Amino acid sequence: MVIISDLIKEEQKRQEETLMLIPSENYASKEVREAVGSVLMNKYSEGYSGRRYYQGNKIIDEIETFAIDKAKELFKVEHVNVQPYSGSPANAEVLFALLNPGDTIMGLKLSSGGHLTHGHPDITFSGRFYKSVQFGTKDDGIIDYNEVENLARKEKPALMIIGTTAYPLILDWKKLGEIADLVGSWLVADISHVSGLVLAGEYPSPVPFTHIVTTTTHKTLRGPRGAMIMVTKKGIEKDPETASKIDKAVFPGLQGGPHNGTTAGIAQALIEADSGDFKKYGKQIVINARYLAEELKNGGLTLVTGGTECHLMVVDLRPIGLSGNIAAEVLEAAGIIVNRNSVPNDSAPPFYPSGIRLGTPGITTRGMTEPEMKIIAGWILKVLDHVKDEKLPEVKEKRGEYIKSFRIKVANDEFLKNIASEVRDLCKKFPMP
Ligand code: DSN
Repeated sequence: MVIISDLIKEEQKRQEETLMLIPSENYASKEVREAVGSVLMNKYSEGYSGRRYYQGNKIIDEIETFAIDKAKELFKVEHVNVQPYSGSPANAEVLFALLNPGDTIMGLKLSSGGHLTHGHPDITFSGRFYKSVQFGTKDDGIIDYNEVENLARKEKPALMIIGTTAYPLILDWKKLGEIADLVGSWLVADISHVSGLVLAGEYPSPVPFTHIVTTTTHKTLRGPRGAMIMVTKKGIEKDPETASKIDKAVFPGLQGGPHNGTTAGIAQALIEADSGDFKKYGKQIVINARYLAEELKNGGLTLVTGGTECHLMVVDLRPIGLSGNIAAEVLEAAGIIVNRNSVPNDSAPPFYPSGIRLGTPGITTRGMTEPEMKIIAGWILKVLDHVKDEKLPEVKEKRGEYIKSFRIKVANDEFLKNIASEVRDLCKKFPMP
């Protein structure tokens, strides 16, 4: 019989003993985790503070109001909804609030570092229920803002939803705001990846230039899995009904009862973010990312855009002839957890892309700094070199089987086991919260 508590312990051990280099992951504090798993989850609270459809919400009202006020104070926005279940629902709720089906939306392509909900064609709500026009990057992986402007002038989107999941440079929010204003479009900044950096002062805030800001709360912000939708002064000026449209789109538009434990976790994460320690953590994330990027480059790897200005980097593996799947699998065998990722103009399909994406939020939370980045870069380089001759089968249908047998092979590889053991030793010195 499966014992769930045993599986949770196993996952805890996995997290303790490996390096979390997936840039969208992090370690929430014990207090955040306790809030999420608390008795708050027993309560139904459909509606908003003071206007619930259920009795018994006095304390929930207090918690939700606190979370909202704290988010308003820290992000300097006019209105906040903390109920979205996560990032994709939050973005869906914004589109549902402000648009009609068939309206034109514009965003950065997923393959260029955007997100599925920013208008990815055919398979997402954002690409199916709206007319989606998307821009990419130049071959070097950098956004050409002239191209963005030209596309906006041509297509006249009703809404631009812009944010990044794998774009290593800082977005020019001012320019994007100007483009949106030029064509009369809503501008939604999805800062899910960088909201913690924004609060730490390490990434520019889009607030002065955008109408709406969405963010998940579990990435650099280091809270629970959840999301917020924020309305800026500019958003209220564009339409005084914006806040109420957003709230109605969240509930009853697309959601039911809020996840109250999550709301408390968000409140706790915002309290933690309002501190000198959080600012230091944000600063160190970027220092670590830049350092790791330089070390990888010095070791001969090619980085999309040539480096990083934030918490993440994307390694283009095409010059060394490796597939992203092979790299991610072999690194996992060595205790280094990354994820495979497309690179600009990748001819390989998204499931078998030509890059890997790495980020430093998790390892920074554990207290690692430049000396550890040097060690980690050294391991990554050695591990990738160890499998330099591995090739994915040309025949698509054979790839799944190949990866399965490759996984078994690397799990039994003594060289990789030795690195995994060194990784475990390093991790022991930097306990997770
Ligand atoms: N899935 C997230 C990421 O890994 O970047 C984006 O939502």
